[in-house]
Amino acid sequence: MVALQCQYIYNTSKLTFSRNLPKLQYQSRKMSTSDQPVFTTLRGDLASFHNTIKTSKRVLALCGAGLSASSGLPTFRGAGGLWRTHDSISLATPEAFARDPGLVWQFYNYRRHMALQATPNPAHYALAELARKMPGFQCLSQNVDGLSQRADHPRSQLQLLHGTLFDLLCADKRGCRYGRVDFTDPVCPALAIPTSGVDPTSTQARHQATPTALDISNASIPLPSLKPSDLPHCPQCKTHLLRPGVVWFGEQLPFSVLETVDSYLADDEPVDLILVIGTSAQVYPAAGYVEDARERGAKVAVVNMDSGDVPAGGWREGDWFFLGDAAVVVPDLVEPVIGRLGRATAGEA
Ligand code: BV8
Repeated sequence: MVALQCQYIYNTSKLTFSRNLPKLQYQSRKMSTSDQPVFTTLRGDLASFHNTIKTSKRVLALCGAGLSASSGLPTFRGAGGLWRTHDSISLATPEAFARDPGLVWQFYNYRRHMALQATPNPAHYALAELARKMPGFQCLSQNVDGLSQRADHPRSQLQLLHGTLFDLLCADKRGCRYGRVDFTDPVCPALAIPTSGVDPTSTQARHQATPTALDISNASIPLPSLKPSDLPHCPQCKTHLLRPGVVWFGEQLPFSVLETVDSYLADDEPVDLILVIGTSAQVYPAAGYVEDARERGAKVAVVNMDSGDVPAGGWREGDWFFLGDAAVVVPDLVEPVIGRLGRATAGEA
């Protein structure tokens, strides 16, 4: 049985990120890390956390879909877990692409479209500012949505563990090795997302800037089945299809990223702190970095909307747990280092 002293949960839909909200109450709580009634006191008080981050030099952040949730992008756990009738994770595999590249491309073109419609939230900006203020900070992101990059997060301190939706690579990664950065939406005409089909001569159409794209994650919206000839091909080898520059399950993470993280962890200097932000920490090797950081002396602070999402390896005495929306909590957590976010990046009009 887990004794939880409930904290404020901010429901982003109501939240206007306006700063005149009462300061979030940060309290400690007792949590058990397993079904044994062993209580570990999890700190939730901002003061003790601020004391630590103020004196920290080497800090890691492991980020997941929850970081971008309040930018309107579905998480894998949440609505994003199922795309039409398909389990998203099953579509994120080389096997699925080999079996039905049209379907996989409709999935990724849709996620590119959604990500391009979204905007970074205060947590993305706060982490970018932390990188500028703390040379020893590295953000390890599992997100492929490009929002940290659009928040101008310094690239040398942003490790895209699972790639990005906005790189297009030749599917023959070892042979042809072609790749380009690409923000076109749709990626090719055949992948255009069907729109509301409002009669262009109607008054409604006259008031509608651009016809709204239909939510094709909903299986009731018919989608054409596409032939490989409809899909983007590699302009270099002119043989293979292009694929999104993301890491699929069963594929190795980008070598340069693994190298950077491993050498950061191998440094003689200890790691002072790891922030675990909006991730269910179920996917490896990303989830393993929490324990790796602990082994190098790091204190652990978790920001999550769900107190059930225990970091891999479980809780330890002295860990922090901040229950709330990353877009609200993260700027508060790093304030001693970055100050208050400017109005523009704090999501305030
Ligand atoms: C590999 C890109 C080997 C594509 C992704 C060890 C043990 C067990 C399994 C394995 C293991 N090692 C490897 C494996 C296999 C596999 C794996 O981990 N499987 C899992 C399912 C058990 N790993 C791999 O296949 C990796 N490759 O191991 O290669 C190899 C070695 C040599 C040579 C060849 C191969 C590759 C894994 C990468 C897969 N690609 N993404 C795409 O996006 O389409 S993973 C993808 O899913 C994401 O990137 C992310 O990593 C994961 C989703 O997790 P989260 O981001 O955490 O999202 P989730 O929805 O689950 O959770 C959201 C959280 O946010 C929740 O906690 C929620 O409460 C919270 N939240 C919600 N709203 C908010 C919030 N928090 C704060 N504020 C809010 N507003």
